[in-house]
Amino acid sequence: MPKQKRVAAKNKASAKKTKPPKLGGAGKASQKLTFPKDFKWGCATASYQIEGAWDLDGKGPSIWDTFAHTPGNVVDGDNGDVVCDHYHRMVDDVKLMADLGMKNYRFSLSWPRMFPTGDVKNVNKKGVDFYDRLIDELLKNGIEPLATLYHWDLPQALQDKYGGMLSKEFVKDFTNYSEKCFEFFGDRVKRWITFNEPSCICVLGFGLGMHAPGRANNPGTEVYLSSHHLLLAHAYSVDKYRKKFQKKQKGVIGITLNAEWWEPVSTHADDINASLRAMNFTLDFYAEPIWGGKGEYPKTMRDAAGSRLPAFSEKEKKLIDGSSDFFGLNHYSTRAAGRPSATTALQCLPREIRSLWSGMGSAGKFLNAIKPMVNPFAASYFKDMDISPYPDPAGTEYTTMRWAIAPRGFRSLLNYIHNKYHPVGGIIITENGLASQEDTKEVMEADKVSTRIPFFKGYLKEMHNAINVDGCDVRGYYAWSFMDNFEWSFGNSKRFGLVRVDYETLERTPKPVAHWYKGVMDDNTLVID
Ligand code: PNW
Repeated sequence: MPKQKRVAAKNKASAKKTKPPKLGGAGKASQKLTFPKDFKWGCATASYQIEGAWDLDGKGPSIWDTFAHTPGNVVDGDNGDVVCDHYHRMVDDVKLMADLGMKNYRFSLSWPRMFPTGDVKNVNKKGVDFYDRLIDELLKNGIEPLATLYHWDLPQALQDKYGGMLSKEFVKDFTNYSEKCFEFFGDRVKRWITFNEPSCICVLGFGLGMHAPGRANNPGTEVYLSSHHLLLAHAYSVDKYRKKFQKKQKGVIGITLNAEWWEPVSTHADDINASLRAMNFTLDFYAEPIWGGKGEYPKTMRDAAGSRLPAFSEKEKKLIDGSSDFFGLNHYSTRAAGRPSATTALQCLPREIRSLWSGMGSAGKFLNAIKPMVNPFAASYFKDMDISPYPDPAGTEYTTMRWAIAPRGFRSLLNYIHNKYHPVGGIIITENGLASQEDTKEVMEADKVSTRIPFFKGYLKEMHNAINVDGCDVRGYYAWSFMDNFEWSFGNSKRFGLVRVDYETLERTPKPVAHWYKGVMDDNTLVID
């Protein structure tokens, strides 16, 4: 018998013999951790990662179509042309979601599917129809939609026309686009997110060139310029919603930031300062203008980048200050920072990025993203941050993304945000999850190698501690992701789904974690044995 099956059979046999421990008896008692009333549970996806149908029914190309179609940008040459084919399987996918107990679903709208050239004067009715049907289907199944307006698939036409986010014209076009979305869907969508993860968009897209539009030409200016325009687009779009729609539609609108928790690598003051700088450059870069009370960037960033970091006008400061009805947070891992050392910029980068570059993750192929390191000494966002990154010092386990599994860091991060910003509307976890290795169905069913359930137990427990012990205001949690999907530069090689997708047959199979998660959501309670 193959080893996997032998182990599974042995487990089954011993499961019959051992009786479950009785609560309060000699066995270890299980702990029941109940979450606040009305806590929002659900899962998340994004358009380019699941839809496919990249050029069907009038959709225009996005910068991710272009980027993924360029050889050497994505591991194994994968792309989003078909991926999960959600565009054609939407009704069944929503049904599966409902069967798995989802009450909330976060998805993103594809701008070029509805407006192929990015211009709102040119609407593609079939694209709008798709989202109309999706939203109706969700509501019919008792699932509340949370729509992200921008999860990375900018119309290619706007990149070509004026360099996308590098131009201030982007602000107007995004605001017009979002206004149309509020008009089309705001009668049914009551929760909106403007942008998903500004840091990933701007740092990976304009600093490292490993995400679309693949630029690493001027990492000392373009990271800042694109971020600045993104924040303005967010602020104007929120202003539009609040002035024109909010009263009537009675919804909320916010932004989602991504953040790791950065710990100091030692107790030395220089290392502690480095970890604070890392928090400033990754999270506070976007959080301080919105929740810091002044509409300004962090001082450490201004000091380091000087005039390369644009400044907001007085009018813009007023617009951006307080421009979010809740704090959307995507969180995956914990890292450590230390004082800068005399290493090259390449060595200063997180190791999953280095592994991608050195081709380890791509079956020997050398990815284009090596470009920016040609001159590690030129001015760059990374040089401005001026730290040495390390993996989590306490970490012993890693996901297949090579991200440390460190639930305690989640609790620290929630405390950091709560104490520093006290966001009105609370914190909503809009993504958390892991890539594990259900590469074959057999591996998935044996569930031996999967760290998936322990991962979620650990992270949910620390979220519960943050809420119940520390008093953090956390109001919702969306697991990433509903199903396996296109993981950007890593292509289909990383599986984040609660549901497995067979990329040959497109068959969906819930992983053991999906059934376990249903129990948590149904009872609003996490059981730790
Ligand atoms: C997020 N990092 O991206 C995105 O919102 C999702 O679309 C994505 O699939 C998910 O997290 C998993 O990666 C990230 O380098 C991409 O630390 C990169 C990083 C973090 C988040």
